[in-house]
Amino acid sequence: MDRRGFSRRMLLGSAAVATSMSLAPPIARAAGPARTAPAGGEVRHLKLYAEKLADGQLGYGLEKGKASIPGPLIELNEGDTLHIELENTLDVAASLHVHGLDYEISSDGTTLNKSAVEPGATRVYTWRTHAPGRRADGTWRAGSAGYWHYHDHVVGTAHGTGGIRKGLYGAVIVRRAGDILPDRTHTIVFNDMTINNQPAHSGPDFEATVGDRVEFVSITHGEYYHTFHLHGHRWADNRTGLLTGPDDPSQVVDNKIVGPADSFGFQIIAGEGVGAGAWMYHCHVQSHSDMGMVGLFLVRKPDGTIPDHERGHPHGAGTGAGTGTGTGAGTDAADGADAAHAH
Ligand SMILES: [Cu+2]
Repeated sequence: MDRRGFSRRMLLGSAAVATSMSLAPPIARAAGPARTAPAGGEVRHLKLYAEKLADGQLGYGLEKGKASIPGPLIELNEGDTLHIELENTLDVAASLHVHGLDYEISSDGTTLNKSAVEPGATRVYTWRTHAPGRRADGTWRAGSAGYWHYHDHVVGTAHGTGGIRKGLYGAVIVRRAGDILPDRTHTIVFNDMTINNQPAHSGPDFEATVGDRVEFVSITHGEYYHTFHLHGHRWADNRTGLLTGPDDPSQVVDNKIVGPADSFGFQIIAGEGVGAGAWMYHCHVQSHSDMGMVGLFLVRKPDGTIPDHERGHPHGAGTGAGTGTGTGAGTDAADGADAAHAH
């Protein structure tokens, strides 16, 4: 795609055309039409490992020794079935429990339903998805498409409280045929007072170049409510985060209240109408942002520079606030986990 041409046009446009730019639907990229999701219906296979990380936290990974927090992003299309095998390398039982998808009780991932994985053992969970359609009684059945998530439901308590707290969670995206595909996806998890279990005031930061179509998945876990806020960019408060046209009544927002186990997602064009910069994202509960629930969306110019940004910017630390419940050193999850390549 000719991303560079688009970026140049945006930068030259500056404030004078900002209004008309913002009226253009996201698909109006100079590079041509956006890529879209195909119809589903495939049977996919994936293996995950539950592991202890060097700092004592826990993570899911696609290979032994490669666990991350959050775990791998899992992407499916409506109609797909995923057989996902979990190998538990921990010294305690663990599991996979998914939100939003279809699964039989044997794939519940709970001790109640005897679907945990003992230490050293493996288990295959089956997640199914479906397209929307009409039931026999004439009522409408929603499809599976959405921004969902998976997590442990066994470690620590029968609700997985210890596993989630230590990092056993990840994002699941189910796309509908025709959904616009992003250039890349980042997962941001507000977990207690951390972001992706990283220490306070230390990100994670995400990078893009002006004009990139970037998708964010926001998930919340733990004990608190939060508000997710991104500077300089907005999204539609609906299934995809994108408006379907000029008459789409969805509210456009740049801030959203979230509570434990909530998830949503959206796509933005990096720097659209506003240009490059170190754009903050943070929890907007003031004491939470002061305690370090903040990271940076680093949007570069095509030449790779970021205006007015010094390397190692301290994310606004130094207000004298505490560090919350920040847990140990982070993993290299700053760029999100690798996407899962189911086959
Ligand atoms: Cu918060």
